[in-house]
Amino acid sequence: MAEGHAQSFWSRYVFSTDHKIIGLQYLFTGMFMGLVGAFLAYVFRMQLAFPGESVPLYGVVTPLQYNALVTNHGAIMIFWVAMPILIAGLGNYFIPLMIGCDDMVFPRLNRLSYQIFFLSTVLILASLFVPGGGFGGAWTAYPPLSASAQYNHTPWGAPLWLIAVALEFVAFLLGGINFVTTVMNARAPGMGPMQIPIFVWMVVIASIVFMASVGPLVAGAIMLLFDQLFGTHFYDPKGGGDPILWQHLFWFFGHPEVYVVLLPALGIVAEVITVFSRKKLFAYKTILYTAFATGIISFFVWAHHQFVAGIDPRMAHLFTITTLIISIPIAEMTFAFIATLYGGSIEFRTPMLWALAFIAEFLIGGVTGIFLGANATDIYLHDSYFVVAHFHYTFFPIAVIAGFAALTYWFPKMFGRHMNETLGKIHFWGTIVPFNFVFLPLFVLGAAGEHRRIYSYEHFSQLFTPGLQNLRVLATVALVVMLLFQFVFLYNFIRSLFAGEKAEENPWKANTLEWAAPSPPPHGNFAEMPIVYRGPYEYSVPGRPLDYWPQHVPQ
Ligand SMILES: [Cu+2]
Repeated sequence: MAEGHAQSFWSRYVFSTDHKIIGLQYLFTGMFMGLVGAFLAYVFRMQLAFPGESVPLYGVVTPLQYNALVTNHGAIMIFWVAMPILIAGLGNYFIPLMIGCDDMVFPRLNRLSYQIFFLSTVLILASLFVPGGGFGGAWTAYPPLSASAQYNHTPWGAPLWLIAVALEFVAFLLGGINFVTTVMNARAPGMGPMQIPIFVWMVVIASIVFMASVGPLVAGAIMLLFDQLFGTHFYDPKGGGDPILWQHLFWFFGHPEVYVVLLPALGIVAEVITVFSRKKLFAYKTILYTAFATGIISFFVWAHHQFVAGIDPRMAHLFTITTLIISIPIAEMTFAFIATLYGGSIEFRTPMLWALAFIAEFLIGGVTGIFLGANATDIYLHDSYFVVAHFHYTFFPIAVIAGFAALTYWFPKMFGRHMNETLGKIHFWGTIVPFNFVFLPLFVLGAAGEHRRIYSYEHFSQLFTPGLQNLRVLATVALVVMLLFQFVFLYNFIRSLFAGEKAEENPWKANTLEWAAPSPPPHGNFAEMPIVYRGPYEYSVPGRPLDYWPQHVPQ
């Protein structure tokens, strides 16, 4: 509960065990790393559009640097942006508030989790500047390329990168234990399993999937580190090892990882569209069960990444079928969101625009995934820019669109002030429109046969026709435009922190518990602990009427 004793800056903001401070630490680290990841993308997109020319703010890109740029862009965006923002940042900040308790059940474990994550962030950034340059073996780190400095040319970069990724996993493992235990044990009186807000459920399911999938990869990463540093041959065929073993270990984690970040993103979208359409979430229980189903099925699809790696064709058929099956629950959730919108009184505020854009853009990612999950078509499209376009249509909605939906939706709660709505909308359109111009051309380039991870197409006459090169330039120019619009967001964000219009407790008239706490919530969150009764989301804070449940909202 609220404490009044004086705290120094260090104990309050750096070594705090308050879930909100730790959440903000994750959030701001994730946003900073987002800028780093975006800068890397800018550099290699410039190289693809104008090969060999000096890139402003960077210089000439060498082939080895190109590999390092692409590798670290991927790793940073997934492990240091999507995960810390969607799960660790928002999860930490909002789980205790949304289930009506005063903190995580393991506050010091929580602090340790962020400290390990911070160390991993320092290491991955340092790995870019060591002699030999950053690791360039792709974010999937396939051996034998990744296993020996002889091939990957980065005697320091590769092991540092691997240690950073492994530490990052440890940090999220600790976070996951905390989230699941807190939600199991610390809910407000009356909040049964079916009264837990859907975002909280999604983070819990994602944490379980993460914890169950990451073990084999950490073990595999340690074996890879041994190959790199101590001359073992777990993955090196020359010494009797098997490079395919790494692919299995990697994707056994790597595919569930997609759902680890997708589920919280869907949770954010669900919270936002219910509030801004003034409707109850359609089919709450069905969404919950399908989210569990998704989590389970996600463990049986991994080999769809290995159709061209020489796996048994019967196994390829099996993994095609499971991959097609997993699209069913995701489609079902999308329909439930559309049904939630149906008949609602929809308000197009900035968070709602982001949530609706998520549904539209993610749909393109989902549908194009079918061609890659089916082994017959994947054999042609594998490792082409079609894949790059496809996963950016899934990951960009997850990490960026849902991220902005969450930041704009919860900003008044976190900081007690409103962001500027006009700037928010300018930023929205300035992001969504160029986004499609960055990635739609890549579907065409991929179908034309353009392979990924190639530093320049100048020497491939069929891939360097004016038509295809113009598409590369279009994608790059659109990316630069999109990145420039991010400064509108940064300006709006920072300005609103200090000068935004003051926000009351529940400015959106939402009906989840975090809106019953003051904005921003004090240490200890609630002056009087809330009680939940009847139906999902419905809550009561002693002495306060139930104003905000849809049937109570004046029409
Ligand atoms: Cu996959």
